[in-house]
Amino acid sequence: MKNKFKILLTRKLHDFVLRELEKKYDVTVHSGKIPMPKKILMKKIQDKDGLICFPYDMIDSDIIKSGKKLKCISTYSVGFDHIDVKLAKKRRIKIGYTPEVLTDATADLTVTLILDVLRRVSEGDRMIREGRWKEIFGAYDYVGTDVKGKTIGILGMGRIGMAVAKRLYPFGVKIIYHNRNRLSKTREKSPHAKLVTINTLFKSSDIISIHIPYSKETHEIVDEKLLGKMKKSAFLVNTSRGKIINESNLIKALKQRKISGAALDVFRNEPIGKKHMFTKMENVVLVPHIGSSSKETREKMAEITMMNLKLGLDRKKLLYSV
Ligand code: 8YV
Repeated sequence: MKNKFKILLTRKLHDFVLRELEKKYDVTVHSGKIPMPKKILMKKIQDKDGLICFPYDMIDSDIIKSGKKLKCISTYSVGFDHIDVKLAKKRRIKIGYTPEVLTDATADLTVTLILDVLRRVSEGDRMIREGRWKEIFGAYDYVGTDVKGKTIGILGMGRIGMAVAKRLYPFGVKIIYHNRNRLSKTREKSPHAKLVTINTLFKSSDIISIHIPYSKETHEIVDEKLLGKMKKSAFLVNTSRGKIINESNLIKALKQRKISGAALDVFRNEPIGKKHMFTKMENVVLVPHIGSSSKETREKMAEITMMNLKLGLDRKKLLYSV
């Protein structure tokens, strides 16, 4: 009988996926420290044909070179900035990822964060839980900001950026965007989006939402210079990748009240602890990288991750291939 392919999961995925994979493959699931320590990963990958990984697993050249038998890497994420794609491709290793299925969940969370930071929802929740709500607020106390009438700046008008724009347009906002390429007129039309330069985006927006992928080119692209162009009354929202923003520059801008607030799902180094500077700021909403984290979306992601791996090992076209 033909030997079974050996596969490695750097962390447990849904049971239905594991059961399915175990029918066909010799499956190893890492159960120790997360992320899987590099040395262990380098060792375990040596005899594996397939790998299922997560965005915090650095699948760099050392890992890929150690995986002498690797045929397919399937990541449980839309982002693939953690994989050395160039080297993997050179070695004819297929790479699968999970776009589309998480667009709505991530766009929903982005809108939630925008409304939260503008209307100070989390701040109010903290206030009540900590017993700091001492008297009924007057006309000028604890006021937030309306979404209606504001200019929304979308940095990166891909699937998620567009889904955010479409959700926000009915609030009565103006949408501007910056993207590598201009969208077709038909695509621009439905959220009435207008292409602008990145400088104009930062200068003119009341709310900036980041939806570009992370790469060498986008590393800390949102820096002191761009932050410095923002209105004092503006807010910054990020559900993409933490390293797109220069975090210390953002902390400085928030501290000095150069911008009004931020809502963040992603950070430079995750997870962040309670001592992080962001936790000291009332005008910052923080969530723990949960853009795609709804039951329905995560199950779909798991299914696609499994299908991509199976197809890759069968040398067939993946559902979603990098
Ligand atoms: C992760 C994400 O997939 O898809 C991405 O790129 O960042 C998230 O949706 C999620 O954190 C699971 O690891």
